[in-house]
This record gives sequence, C-alpha cells and structure tokens, in this order.
Amino acid sequence: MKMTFRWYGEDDPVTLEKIKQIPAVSGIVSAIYDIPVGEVWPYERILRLKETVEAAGLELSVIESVPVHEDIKTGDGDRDRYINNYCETLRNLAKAGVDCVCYNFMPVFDWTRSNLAYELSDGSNALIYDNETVLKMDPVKGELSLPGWDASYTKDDMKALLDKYKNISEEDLWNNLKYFLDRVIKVAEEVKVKMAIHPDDPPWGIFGLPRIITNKKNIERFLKLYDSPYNGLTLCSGSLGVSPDNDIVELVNAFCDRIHFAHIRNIKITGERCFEESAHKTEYGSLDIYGIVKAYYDNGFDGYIRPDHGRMIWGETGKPGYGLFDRALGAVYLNGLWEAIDRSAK
Ligand code: DNO
Repeated sequence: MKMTFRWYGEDDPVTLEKIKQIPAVSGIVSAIYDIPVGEVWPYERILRLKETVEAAGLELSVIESVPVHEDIKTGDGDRDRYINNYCETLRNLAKAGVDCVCYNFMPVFDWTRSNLAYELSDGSNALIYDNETVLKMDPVKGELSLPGWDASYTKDDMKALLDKYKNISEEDLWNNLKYFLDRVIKVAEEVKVKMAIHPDDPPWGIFGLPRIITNKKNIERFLKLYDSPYNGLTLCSGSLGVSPDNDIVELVNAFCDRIHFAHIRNIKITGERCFEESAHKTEYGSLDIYGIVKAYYDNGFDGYIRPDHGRMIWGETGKPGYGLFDRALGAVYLNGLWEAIDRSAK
C-alpha cells in the first residue's frame, strides 16, 4: 500500500511542506479546484500541479476528484459533451502520469453533516450528523455548506436542480451511471487510469434525492455494470460504516481486488442515522480500524490509502475535517498498524 494525504491546493493552510514532515506519507491526493465542473482539465494545468507536488519531495498519487456534471447524473441536456470532456481530462491526467481517479455519483450534494464543529467530550471539534436536524434543513435556503459541495450554485439553480431530480428515480440514476461507465471506463482502460467511485456519504437518500452506492448489494451491482479492473472503488470506511448493516471488514474481503483507494477513518454511531466523526483509533468509534487494516493487509492490498477526516485539535482552525494535526495522527496510527501486522505475519 502507499500512504497518501489529501491536499487542497495552493490555498490550503495545510501546506505541502507540512505534509512532507508527516512520517511515512509520500503521496498526495489533490485536484484542480478552479475549473468549472464538466470542463476539460488542460494538460499544462495538471503538469503544473504535479510539478508543485514533486518540488516538495512528494508524489501526485490520486486525483480526488474529477467531479461528474449533474447533466450526466440526470441523463440530461449536454451529457454527451460532458462525458467527452471527462474522457479528455482522463487522457490528460494519464499523460501526466496519474493512474487513479476518485469521483462520486451523488446527486447535487457530496458529503453531508448537520454540524461542522461539534464539541466532543475531550474538547476537540468534529463533524457530526444528526438525522432530525438534517430532516429540518432546507438546502434551497443555503443553511449549510461543506468543503465537498459545489458552492457555485445560486438559490435559483439549486431549486431548479432539486426540481429536476424529482423525476429521477434510483433506477434512472443506475441507468445514467451505466451510460457514463460504458463510455468512460473504455477510455480509462485504454489510458490505464483506475477509476474509483466514492460511496455515498451518508449512505442513504437525503433531501429527497436518490443515493445508490450505499451497501454491499449495490456495490456488487455497480461493479457488474462494467466488469473491469478499471471500474473500481474508493472504499470509504467512514461513509459506509455509519450504517450498521455495512460491515467494512466484509466489504474489504469481498471487493479488495477492485478497491484502488482506501479512505480509512472511524465514526461513532450515536443513534439511528446519527453519528460523530471520532479519532481514528478503534476504541474511539464503532469501527474496528485494526480489523479493517488487517483485512487490507491479508488481501495483499497494493493501492493507495489515506487517513480521512480529522477532528480539530490543539486549537487548529481550517477546512472542517481537513486540518493537519488529527489527520497526521491518523496516518501515523494506520502506518503503525500496518507495520505491526506485517511484522507479526513474518
Ligand atoms: C469527503 C470526501 C468526499 C470525496 C468525494 C469524491 O471528505 O471523501 O468529498 O472527495 O465524494 O468524489
């Protein structure tokens, strides 16, 4: 496996120089953030990103994400143009040496929480999800935004988009995903870029929108839509793990050969459809992080791993979930588990 760390580009207060000082982290997960969703990423821009990362003594490992335009998810309007652009971006990424791309197929919203800075009992701050609160939220009023969301929508755009989804069922979304995969994975195979879909976070429908990458059965269905090693997964323990029906160790064992990118973090389930993002170590949450790392090890995982969201600790401020300190602790913990498992296997 290769341990990586997410970097949000030049504006990220967590600089490459800081990331370089985390022991045993050599890969960077990043993206180009200022190109409108759906447009082609020019080769020169990708090269510049790669050179910046390499100048800091790190490697550009994974692109997270090349976002999928809503027209592709709704099967609408300009979807063919956006799919062609997506393929063009993949070709440019491959030319620059990128071999793994993370994306998601969540309608409108990426990861969703009800509170971005909930105070935990140790005084740190974490993201939480409380079902009652989310049920009362009205996205058209713009009550919450997250780093993962496309902030460029106006309230009118948002309303129009949500209205459009009123006619899209889960089955429609599956069909539109297949249409996308049939065109994109062919190119991914040709240029040897492993595509890694991120599961829906949380893994249930929100704001009346359908969500489909949510559990084992659906992941099996997804993998069969286009049966190729290039049609793979970002297995995010914290996204799928908030549903007690998802056993992450079982998912790693079932799908390891199609997992290209592992997001590993813990969460603590606090009620039905309620959870807190906890420290990475097993005892702080509901997931057996040791068991998950061991499952990757035992299955011979040789893809990319990154620690995922961290709490805000030691007074750090910044992008919710993406500070330096707690994610760095997560990376060191995961590396420690890996070393211990590796030693005891020999
Ligand atoms: C959240 C992230 C997600 C992820 C996208 C992938 O912290 O894991 O925003 O990057 O869903 O497209």
